[in-house]
Amino acid sequence: MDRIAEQIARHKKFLITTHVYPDGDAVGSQIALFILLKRMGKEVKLINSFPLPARYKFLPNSGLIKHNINATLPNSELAFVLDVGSKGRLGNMREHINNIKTVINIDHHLGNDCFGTINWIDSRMSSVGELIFHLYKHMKLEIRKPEAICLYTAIVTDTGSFQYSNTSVETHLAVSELLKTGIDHTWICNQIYKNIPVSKLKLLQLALETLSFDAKGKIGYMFITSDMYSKARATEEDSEEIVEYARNVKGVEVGILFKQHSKGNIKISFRSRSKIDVRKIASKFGGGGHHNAAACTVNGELKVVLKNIMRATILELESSISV
Ligand SMILES: [Mn+2]
Repeated sequence: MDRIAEQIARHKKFLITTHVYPDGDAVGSQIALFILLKRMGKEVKLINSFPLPARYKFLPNSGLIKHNINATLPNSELAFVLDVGSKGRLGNMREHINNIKTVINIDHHLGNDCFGTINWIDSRMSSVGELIFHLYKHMKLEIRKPEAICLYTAIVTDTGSFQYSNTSVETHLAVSELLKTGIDHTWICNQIYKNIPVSKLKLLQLALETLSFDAKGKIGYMFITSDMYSKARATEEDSEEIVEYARNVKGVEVGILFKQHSKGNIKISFRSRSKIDVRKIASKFGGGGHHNAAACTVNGELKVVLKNIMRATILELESSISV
């Protein structure tokens, strides 16, 4: 944090970016860091490779986040890259980042590539939001409502509303400080979770029809085909959390969702209960993530991909449960 504070003091023009398919931690941390830098009198651009998901439009300053199709790429001296485990997750911002002299990589993914000039990686942290909270404290900056809303969003989404094992005593202590600013956490959660578009529910309905089980009910899996997206008038964003329905079934240890994209590649999301490390499975296919939540993207025919993923998952199940 000392090195990061020193870099902030030394530069004037900043860029903050995050991963493809940005989530609550990605955009919440991005805006909280934006507010921090603005308070230090800096010039800051927020550019991602993907558009801001609609459910996060309530975040203060969210309108300032551009996605680079429309944005003129700035001449930044320093780029902050948040919540990105490997450079591939930067999408079409990757090349732009390669041209920036100083890159500060702030993340909490185990197995981060450490692609930055400075890498602040702490996998004990629930979220990048929790890291940015500590940066505010370290720099002795008062936390006010707008950044508290963003940090709360980052933490609540990345901990599955404080249910995942990444939620620690420190997480709750940080959140208690955020609540002291007077933010309305019920309102925030209503914005994130109780604003479901019909398209999302229709997509869930179609996906649930495909729910199947393997390994004596220990694996639950579902499919979303490109046809289903059009039938439900849904987008990729609408498929978030659907995988959890498969994992939450009684007796299921690993939930898997296969999403077919129009370009022919298949995105596979994994969720597990505490015993199984799904990051290990995803990383065999070039993906990554966390112990209980991971993903990878594979090219190929759905049938073949399904067979390979199942084989790897059963292997992981056998080695984790029988021991
Ligand atoms: Mn995160």
